Amino acid sequence: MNKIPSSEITPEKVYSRRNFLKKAAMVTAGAGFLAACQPNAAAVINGITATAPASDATQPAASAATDELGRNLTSFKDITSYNNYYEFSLGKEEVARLAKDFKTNPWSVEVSGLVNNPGTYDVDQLITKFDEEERIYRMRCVEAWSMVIPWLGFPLSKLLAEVEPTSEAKYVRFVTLLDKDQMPGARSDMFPWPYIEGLRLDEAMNDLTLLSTGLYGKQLLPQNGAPLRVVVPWKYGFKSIKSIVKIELVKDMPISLWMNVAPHEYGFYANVNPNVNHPRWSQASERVIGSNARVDTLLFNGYEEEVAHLYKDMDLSLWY
Ligand SMILES: Nc1nc2c(c(=O)[nH]1)N[C@H]1C(S)=C(S)[C@@H](COP(=O)(O)O)O[C@H]1N2
Ligand SMILES: [Mo]
Repeated sequence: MNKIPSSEITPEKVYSRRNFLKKAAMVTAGAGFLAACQPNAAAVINGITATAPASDATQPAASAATDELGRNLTSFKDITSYNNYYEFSLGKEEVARLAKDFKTNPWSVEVSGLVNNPGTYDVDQLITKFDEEERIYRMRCVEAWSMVIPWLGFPLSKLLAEVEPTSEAKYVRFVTLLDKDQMPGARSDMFPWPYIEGLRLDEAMNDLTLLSTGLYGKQLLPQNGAPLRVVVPWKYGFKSIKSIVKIELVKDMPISLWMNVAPHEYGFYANVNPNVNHPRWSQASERVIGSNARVDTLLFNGYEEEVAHLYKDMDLSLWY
């Protein structure tokens, strides 16, 4: 296994536009998280030989070379050039080019609905207000491929605490920007835009759930959902909605874009579960992007210890 030399593990701190004064806490916070999170390690990692990210000069460093299971981080190049972002294109390898000039500054997010303190926040304001941490998470796409990504961000729970959901609020509904001038894929009538996702309030409040503004110590690029996206690592990737403009606290379960398009294939919960196949393919294993390895898919994507309690009364044989 290739490791980034310890001399290189200081995350890049150069931000062109934002002032990440609070980032000193980042490495410490990231390490604390890793120590607290050691599920199912040995069984799954045998035989993984991901390519060495450190050999590429354009490859930034993260605070560790692997996740807590020993899986190598996916390279910056792969994370930023193999993307699902249907508002730009259905072609994963052309999203980056089509999104290159996407305007992400200024950008504000409306937080509204069943809350005591609704507000509209500028993204720069959020970054100054909440300490950013690095979180190394596995990302498992429902299409049965996966990456390991060193995100920068802060727990969504911090923003929710600020707006104070009322006792009526049971779910959180997220909405992506819809701008057909800038998003060529969104000009197609194939999907009922805008992209919408939702979480139960307790899922949204779980410490793993992030609002992310960066990865590998740099600001997010448009193809990864700049300037602000959700990351929910125990759920299939489509739940991690990009470029959000609205966060709404609601009483009823939101209908996501994917539930709307194909309710039998993509449900509300979408928790990673190797025992429940997609109607058209197996979910038992996954292709590791950047290597020739296939690894077993883990229940809740390996975050069982942190999230299984959220579903203790639910039938997990229902993948949705
Ligand atoms: N708005 C929006 N968010 C989205 C998508 C999308 O098409 N539009 N694709 C989802 C899917 S299917 C995946 S796997 C992840 C991919 O994130 P990444 O490109 O940053 O790896 O984004 C999710 N968020
Ligand atoms: Mo996905």
